[in-house]
Amino acid sequence: MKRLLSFLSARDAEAATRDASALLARGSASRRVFLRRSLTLGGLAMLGGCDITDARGVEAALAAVSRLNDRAQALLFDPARLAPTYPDSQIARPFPFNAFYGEDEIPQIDGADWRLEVSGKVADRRSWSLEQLRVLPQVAQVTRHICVEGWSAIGKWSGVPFSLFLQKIGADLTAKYVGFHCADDYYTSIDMPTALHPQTVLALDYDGAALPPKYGYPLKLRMPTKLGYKNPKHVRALFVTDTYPGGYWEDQGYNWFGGS
Ligand SMILES: Nc1nc2c(c(=O)[nH]1)N[C@H]1C(S)=C(S)[C@@H](COP(=O)(O)O)O[C@H]1N2
Ligand SMILES: [Mo]
Repeated sequence: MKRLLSFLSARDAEAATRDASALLARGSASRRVFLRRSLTLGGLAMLGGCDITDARGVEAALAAVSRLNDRAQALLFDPARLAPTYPDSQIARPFPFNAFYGEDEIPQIDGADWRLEVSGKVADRRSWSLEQLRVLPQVAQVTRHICVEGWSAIGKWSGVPFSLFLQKIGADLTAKYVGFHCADDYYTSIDMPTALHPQTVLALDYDGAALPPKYGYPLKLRMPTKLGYKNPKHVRALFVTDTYPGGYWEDQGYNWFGGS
């Protein structure tokens, strides 16, 4: 834990914990859960609450705790440890839909025109059609999707192991991040160890058929080691980079690592 705490100075840690504790006392339920996890992971738990005098100071302190949380999760992440898998009989039917908009605004994408664009630290920047992705080896998984909004559900996704795809495009596997842009203006990014995890899949199918629009047609990155918001649907472009790319929810305060 000493190693974790050394990322922040003692004064920063104390200030962050004080302000976060105050927020814990008055924040929303989901924020409290999120913060409690942050504090526990950061080893900063259990200091008394104080008055909030400076909202921006609190936000900065929370961001500092969240960055600490990222580093802690990266250190704790075991690239060989598999998320639980389940029998088909446990698949949730219907599987829930979620997005930053309602079901009436789900993007309708023409698979024939669609291409996956690839850029950044990769040797081969050619874009990929659906047919080209479909002839690559495919794997299936029945895993639990956990959304921070308070629900989880077991689903079945199949597609191309992402590590295989990254090797195919000659990605720099020592780079820090893989970022994603989606057809609905959503975006997110992940750490390279998670990108290379054996259960990280470029999913083309949901429950044995092409992903329906609501679950991210034509392509979704499925990671059972990460929370729902880290799993981009309707992916249209990806890039490999050492520059922190953030994400749609992450830039609004959700924890970036987002492990589950
Ligand atoms: N493109 C895109 N991907 C997204 C989102 C989104 O709004 N747009 N929402 C995320 C969130 S918060 C969740 S919980 C899951 C929901 O996936 P589902 O609709 O397949 O259940 O998608 C994630 N990926
Ligand atoms: Mo979510």
